[in-house]
Amino acid sequence: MATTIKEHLETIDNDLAALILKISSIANTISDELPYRRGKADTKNVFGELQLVADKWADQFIIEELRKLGLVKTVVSEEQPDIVPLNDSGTFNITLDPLDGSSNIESNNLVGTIIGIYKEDLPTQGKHQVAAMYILYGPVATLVYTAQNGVHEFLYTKEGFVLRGENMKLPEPGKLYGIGGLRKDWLPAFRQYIEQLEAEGYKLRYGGSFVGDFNQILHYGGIFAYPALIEKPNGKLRLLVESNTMSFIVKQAGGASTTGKSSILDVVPESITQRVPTYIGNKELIEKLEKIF
Ligand code: AHM
Ligand code: MG
Repeated sequence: MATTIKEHLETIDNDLAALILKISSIANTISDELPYRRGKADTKNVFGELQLVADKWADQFIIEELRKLGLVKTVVSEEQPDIVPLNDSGTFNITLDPLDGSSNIESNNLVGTIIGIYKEDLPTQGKHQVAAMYILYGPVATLVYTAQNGVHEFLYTKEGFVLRGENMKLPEPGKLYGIGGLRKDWLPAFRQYIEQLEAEGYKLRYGGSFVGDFNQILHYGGIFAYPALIEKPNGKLRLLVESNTMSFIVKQAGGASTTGKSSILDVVPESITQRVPTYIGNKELIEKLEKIF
């Protein structure tokens, strides 16, 4: 019999296990509801991006479900301008990208939910996470989590989330690269770095959703980046709700992350909306990259 996520969580702290289990059941509902939550919402988020019905619904649904659980003190969400207080007695603080890659909804490409879990008050450095996870709503929904106990992947089935891969490590050497932003806007040194990878046989795979693009690096190895751009030196991805979470997971999987200079997990946030140039993948590729800047 396949191990359920509930069984897998038995070895970690009770409250943290309850929180991750709750998030997994929230993900079940999101996966089931996405077909019915389509279209544009005609509002913009704090980043000036047009919100979709699904973005707003997922944001509100996750926040309300977490409020009911009682274990969460505050949430920082990509769809909320300020820190959202939930329960004064809660012990966890959460970062949330409710529906990442939502511009993929129209074409039915991958989207996902990204969640970082902290005990420290937010904003704080990503290295202070106690757990991190994402859910990928793909042909099959999958959930990946780490509670500093390795990286584990679960498949959404009729029996709920069941174990698919335990203690995952980025394969060495990696095979893929996926880079956001237009190539003409990349910094020249970065362009050369990617041309070198192409010459070595790394294959381009880019889907436009961080969750999907990171997930394939976890499975095949390589590098994902939303790099510094000439006109946007901080790139696009948000430090708190996007980059820190994946950086925490990749480290547990034997990989690394960088801003171009040093680990993303060490960046001291100045605001909850801060963006950061994001390069994530096999350690050796990240070390090589840090030398070009
Ligand atoms: P979102 O959270 O508003 O969807 O934005 C983040 C997404 C990432 O998933 C992805 O890496 C990036 O934006 C893609 O951006 P672009 O559409 O500019 O290539
Ligand atoms: Mg996002």
